[in-house]
Formats: sequence, structure tokens, C-alpha cells
Amino acid sequence: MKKLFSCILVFLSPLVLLASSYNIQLGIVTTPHSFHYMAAQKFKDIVEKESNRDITVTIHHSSSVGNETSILQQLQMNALQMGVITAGPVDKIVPSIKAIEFPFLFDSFKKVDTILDGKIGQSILNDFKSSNLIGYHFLENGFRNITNSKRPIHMASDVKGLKIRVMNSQLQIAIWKAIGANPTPMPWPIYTQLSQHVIDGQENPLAVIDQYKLYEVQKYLSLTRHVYSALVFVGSKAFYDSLPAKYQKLLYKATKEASIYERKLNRDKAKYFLNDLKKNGMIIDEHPDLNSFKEKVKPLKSRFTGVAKKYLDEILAQ
Ligand code: EAX
Repeated sequence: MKKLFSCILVFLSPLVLLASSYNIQLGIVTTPHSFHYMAAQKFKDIVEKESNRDITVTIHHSSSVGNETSILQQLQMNALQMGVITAGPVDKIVPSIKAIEFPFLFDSFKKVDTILDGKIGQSILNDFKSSNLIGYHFLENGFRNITNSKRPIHMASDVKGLKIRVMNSQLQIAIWKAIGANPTPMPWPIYTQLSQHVIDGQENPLAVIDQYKLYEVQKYLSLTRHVYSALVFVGSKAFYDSLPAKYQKLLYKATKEASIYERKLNRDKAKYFLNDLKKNGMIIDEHPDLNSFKEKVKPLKSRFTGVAKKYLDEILAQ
């Protein structure tokens, strides 16, 4: 009997080793070519290596588990455990994040990193906890630029009446209304809607415009850099609370390292994306009249209230 028991134990132990104690289901809306995915993959590599696969990570890409608003809701219910989410759609659940989405707020990556990795950024990430979420770390989508299929956009008045797809975000809708567009909130991806002219244009960082081949369906690009678009490693608070302290620390360490890695990747390739868009025939206005856009969006500041206003005032004072 004893012999039989020890045989079963020998047989079972490798299987037990293979079985991880924790599995993280991670959701993103973009494809494996995207920086969102590269950041998720880096996070997965670090967590699985440093936990000896006691934690495993499954990445669900290309909106396979829903759009960013749905991923956030699933994180709140611990139906998913992690996501790499664009800051825009987060503002419905964590309103204070609007402070870093204000138009023309940042004019350099140095300023971005100082704010997002400093006291204000940390405070915004802490605000996720009151919505059953953990805001682990900011990473980078990039400065957003407008594209459209109708006409060149040099100044704000050129946007008048264009149907511009925006993220599912109250602030982004307000920005494009103020500029004079007809903003249409729509979850990502949007290639088909652009190709069918359901919408005239959209706005995204150069990396996204290029990685999704939007040059095939958008003729004009203006380098407005009108909003700095952060991404966030967001997690389920219930899942985080269920982890031993060593693994809680590991998730923060892995999201920080993956974020720093992704920001560098994104910034190192910026020139490549602009050249590729030119090569693929986009008509690019590299020096649009930014003051005409700034004039239109300046009044939006008076609509900020509460903590978002507090953080925005602090950023503007720096
Ligand atoms: O890259 O929905 C959006 O426009 C976001 O930028 C998303 O990250 C897609």
C-alpha cells in the first residue's frame, strides 16, 4: 500500500508543479503588434519568471474579452484580473484621471514622466481603489493627433462639422465639441467604420495610426498632439487582496518594469511611424495652427471640479 502511495505521489508531483496557484486573465483591445500587447507580454514574462510560474498570465488581445469599458467592469467584478487600458475610458470610473487628459497640458515626455511618476500620478492611481480597482502604473499610448478622410486640417475651424470618432470619455467628447467637430464615441477598433465613411476621422498617437494601417482609410493627418494619452496597468482589487504580500509586491514591480520598457519602445520608434505614414501616402500637416485649437478648448478648464480640478491646478502651477 505504502509503495502504491509513493508511486502516485511521484506521478502527481510534476503535475502539481505545473499547476499554478494563481492565473491572471489580462485583457487589452489591441492586437499583438501594439505597444499595449508588448507591455502585457513583458509583464507576463516577469511575473511568471519571478514566481516560478506559481502565477501564470493569459493575455486576451484584440477586444476578445470586450472593449475597454467592459474590461474595466470585469476587473471590478474580478472576472478579469488585469488590463492595459487607455486613460480616456477610465474617466467614467476614476474621474480624477481627467486631470492628465486635459488638452495641450504636456509639451514634453520629461514633463509627462515628472507628473505621472510623481505625487499627482500616484494620487490618481490610488483613486482607483475606491472603485474596486488597483491602478498599478502608467505607461504610454502617446500624443494624440487628428486624421480624417475629407480635407486638410490646419486650424480648428477646418474641423467644423466633421464626424470624429472619440473614445468613450466625457472629456474627449467635450474637447471635440468645443473644437467644432461632431464627436462620435465608439469603442476601439474603428478601421471598418472609417473605411465605410460612417465617421470622417479619428484621433490617436502615430503608433496606433500606423499599426492599424489607418493610412489606407484616412488621407489627412495633422500633428496636433492635442492630448497626451496615457495607458494604465489596471487590476482587480479583489484579486490583489487575495494575494500574499510577496506577490502583491511582485505585481507592482512587474507593472513598473513593463511600463518603463514600453515607454522607451514607443518613444524610440516615434520617427519611424511618422516616416512610414508619409511613405504610405498620408498628407501630413506637421505644423498646424495649435493656438486656434488651444483657444477653443481653454474654456473647458472651468468645467473641472473636485479632485480632478485640484490635480489639474497643481499640474498647471508646475
Ligand atoms: O489604441 O481607443 C483608442 O483610441 C485608444 O487610443 C486605444 O488605446 C487604441
